[in-house]
Amino acid sequence: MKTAWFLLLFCLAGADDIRWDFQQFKRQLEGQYADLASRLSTSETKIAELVAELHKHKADQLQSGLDQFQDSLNLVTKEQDCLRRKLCERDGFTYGAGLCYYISTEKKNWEESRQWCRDRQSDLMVIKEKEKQDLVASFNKRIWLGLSDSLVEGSFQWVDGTPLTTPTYWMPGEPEDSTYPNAEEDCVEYYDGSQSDDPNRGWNDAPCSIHIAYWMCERVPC
Ligand SMILES: [Ca+2]
Ligand SMILES: [Ca+2]
Repeated sequence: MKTAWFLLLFCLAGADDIRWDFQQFKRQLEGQYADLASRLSTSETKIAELVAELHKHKADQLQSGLDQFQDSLNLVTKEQDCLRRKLCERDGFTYGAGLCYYISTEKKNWEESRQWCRDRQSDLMVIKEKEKQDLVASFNKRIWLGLSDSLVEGSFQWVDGTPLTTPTYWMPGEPEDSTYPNAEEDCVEYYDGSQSDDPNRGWNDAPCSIHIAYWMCERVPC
């Protein structure tokens, strides 16, 4: 009986030791886990910083490349502009608004004016933008334009073969095809009445055969 009691006490004492070892082992594991978690968190932070730095470095490199490309593009554009200007200035043409244009110093009829332009690889002015209208108006002259309804009365067409569309700059009451007796008005001029104190400005259809206007030619720079 004494032996049995002794064995029981011995087993209980052993169980306490095992429980204590287990608790200690558990605390060690928890400590190691906390340490690993802390190091993992530090590593993740460091990786995020490195990724951000890499992106910034790439962005800086990209921006630098873009700046160099823009500089090269500006240089090419400038050289192209210079070349166009030189090509344009043959035959007394002027470079401006992206095109070569010529304003005459004498008056001819519409056909003669157009032929003068065509002999110099150009044609009468086609106006589809306000910038060109403003350019033509800036000379304060009556100027033949590349617009007519010679083929079909009332159906105006530009010399580049395109039909007339908006915007248009007709003077009030124009086109009327009837000012001149016994003559159809099939060619269009920019009318400027400033030399006769007439306040009217704008497009007017007029007989193609009369020498009433100067003319403007245009051609692409090259
Ligand atoms: Ca007409
Ligand atoms: Ca008219």
